Amino acid sequence: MFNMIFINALIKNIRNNPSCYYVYTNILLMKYLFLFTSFFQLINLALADPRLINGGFENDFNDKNGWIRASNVPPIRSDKEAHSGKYSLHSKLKNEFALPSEGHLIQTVNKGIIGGEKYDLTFWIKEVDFGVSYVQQYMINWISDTGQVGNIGLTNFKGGKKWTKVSVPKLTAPKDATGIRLMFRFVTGAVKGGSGEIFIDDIAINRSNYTKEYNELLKANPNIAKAIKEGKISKEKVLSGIRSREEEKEAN
Ligand SMILES: [Ca+2]
Repeated sequence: MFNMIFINALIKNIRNNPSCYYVYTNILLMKYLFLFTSFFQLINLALADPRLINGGFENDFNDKNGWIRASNVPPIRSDKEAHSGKYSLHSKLKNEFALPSEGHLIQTVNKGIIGGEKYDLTFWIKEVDFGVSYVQQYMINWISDTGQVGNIGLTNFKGGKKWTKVSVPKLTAPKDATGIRLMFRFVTGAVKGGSGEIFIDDIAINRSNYTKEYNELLKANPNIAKAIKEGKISKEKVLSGIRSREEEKEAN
């Protein structure tokens, strides 16, 4: 706040001095930048994107790092293949006799989802074996403090022999949602010789866009809105500023 008062006082002092015009415009720019910085400090505290823990599988599984593995053939962490770093998740199913094999990977993020906003689910896969009766799927449950508030049922996905990015864009969170439960399911049917093998890495859930923050920024800071209108700052620059700030938070 002190900085803002200081900048306003400076502007007042030099405004009427024609020889200071260059300094004046620069100070105005400083003012915009300062407003911008203040805004980011505010949203940094107010917003937290939903963050999957250990989405790149670089840390070993434990009670605190997010992933739960379940069913009769749960996937394992592996250093045989990796899209990023040294590790990925490996699911290898091979039926003995005519008995089905199944593995689950689950993570629940309790906070960070904003109801009504859109999210992209992305992950990388490398398929080794897409055999008889094999199915691989993801499922999303939107949750709140009181339980499930919506869901996207089991949905098949497909990649290739090389690392392939799977994108599920613009999933709209129900208005009551505050969190998300993500599940992957790898399964073979009850047939002899059923098999499937896959590596999966870099699973992420991110906001599809930051229109909400952009509109709030303009509403709270008429000076920035004015600067954009007058072409002093571009809308793209503001949006990319918001996005990089959010992504920086993701990386931390
Ligand atoms: Ca990795």
